[in-house]
Amino acid sequence: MKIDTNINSVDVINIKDFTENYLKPQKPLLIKGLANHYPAGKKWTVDYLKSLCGDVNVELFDTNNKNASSSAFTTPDLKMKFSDYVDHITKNEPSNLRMFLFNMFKCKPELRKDFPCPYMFKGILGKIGYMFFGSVNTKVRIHQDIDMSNVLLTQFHGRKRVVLISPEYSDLLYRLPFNTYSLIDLDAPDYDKYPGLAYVEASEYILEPGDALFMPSGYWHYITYLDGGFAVSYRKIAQSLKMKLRGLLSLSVYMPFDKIMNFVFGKKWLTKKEQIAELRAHNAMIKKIVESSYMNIKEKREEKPFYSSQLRPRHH
Ligand SMILES: O=C(O)CCC(=O)C(=O)O
Repeated sequence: MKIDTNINSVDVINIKDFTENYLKPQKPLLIKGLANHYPAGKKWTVDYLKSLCGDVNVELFDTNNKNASSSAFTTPDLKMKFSDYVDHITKNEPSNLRMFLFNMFKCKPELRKDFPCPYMFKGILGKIGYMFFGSVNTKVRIHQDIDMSNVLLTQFHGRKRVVLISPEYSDLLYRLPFNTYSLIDLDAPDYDKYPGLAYVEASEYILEPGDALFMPSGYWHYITYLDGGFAVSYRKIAQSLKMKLRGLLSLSVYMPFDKIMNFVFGKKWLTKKEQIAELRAHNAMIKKIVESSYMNIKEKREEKPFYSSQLRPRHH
């Protein structure tokens, strides 16, 4: 797998440039220091959030319980006071506890004024800002967002490494059917078990506090928390009809169906999905091999004409 660190990054961007050059063509973009243009950039320290929401009981997910499973994180594992949780993850010690899709604006509506949906992402989903918290070394397994929206992930505290992969590689990533997850481990890719990974092209982004990352719809993301910290994500409905439909079907048909099948058949269902994922990856690999041999032949033909000029047949 190739990981490109030569990524698109800007300090400022206007709506027109963002829409024409990144949103419409669905290209990821790192916007450095975006949060610093909003009051939250300075105000949202850990202590400030604790002073507002400290007593709220928040739902937490234990990544050790969920990593090996093929289903979505839908049921929390425990509850804790927000202030205790934030103290826990900012100690600079690894922890399995993540706070996931937390709608802090619902809990404290006044926070919205500090960081309203950024200008380039306005739309009907602009009222929903989700927060993500985790400790140093937390790994967010590779996934696509189930609704297939565009995402703007803005980091407020700590640093984060994000690996992005275009949805065109879904089959080569062994995407599990009826699901938006893959079982591969990007930190230790097993090329013997998953040979399709050799054809995947990824890009790597390091988010510092204040930076925002535009993740186009359906982009796979694998996240490693380099420090304990938190981020806010805003969403924008997918551009293409195909992605809109896929998001709708995933939410309303695939996910509920997958849950029922998991419940009824357990491990057997997972094995079946893995077999289908392997078959799809195999077909995608063959397609890649055929495409690259065709390109090689084409390049060779263009480099060396079949006849040198002296030997070219004469026309009588
Ligand atoms: O930053 C995180 O912890 C996860 C973010 C994420 O997966 C998302 O915004 O879809």
